[in-house]
Amino acid sequence: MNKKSLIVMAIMCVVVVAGGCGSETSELSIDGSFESISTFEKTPNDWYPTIVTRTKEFVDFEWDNQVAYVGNRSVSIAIDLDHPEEQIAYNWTKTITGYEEGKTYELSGWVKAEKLNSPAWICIQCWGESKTEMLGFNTTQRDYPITGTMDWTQVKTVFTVPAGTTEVRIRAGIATPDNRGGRVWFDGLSVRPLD
Ligand SMILES: [Ca+2]
Repeated sequence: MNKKSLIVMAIMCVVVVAGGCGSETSELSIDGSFESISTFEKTPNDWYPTIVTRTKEFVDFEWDNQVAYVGNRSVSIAIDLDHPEEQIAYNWTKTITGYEEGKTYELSGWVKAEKLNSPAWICIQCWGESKTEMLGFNTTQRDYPITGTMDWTQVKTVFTVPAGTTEVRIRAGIATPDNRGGRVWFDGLSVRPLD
């Protein structure tokens, strides 16, 4: 191998190594395919259902091993027909780590719907230190309104993490009372940087 070839190879190695260090361009780890079990509870890895004590008998949060878009499992929410006439946004939720302030990300996921009268959504919330002030918010439901009965459909939204954000939270859900008698499944959620 001549000297010129060695220099070219050296440059290529540097490029490969630089690419390999590119955690900035890789997806954030959110376990959005709901395949792995959490350590302490029988729920998908660090995803939790928002159960409201007074209405819990009217809602079923399920870690479903019969219906999936990716792998063998998804998460679902089913609301009983006789759920009280009350506005509640039921959702599966998780806080995400590894984000950077000022950076723009795309949140995407797959949704399957059965008898929904108002859209299912996947949203992102950026909270400040006090946890009472939401600094940033975006939802898939404006551009991708999933209603009625639909097979797996991809939804997306873009968000930038505002300065001062201390917690970024994903929520995937449906609301009452419109969706009484309806059910939704979520799978294949991911968050990837755009810049
Ligand atoms: Ca899955």
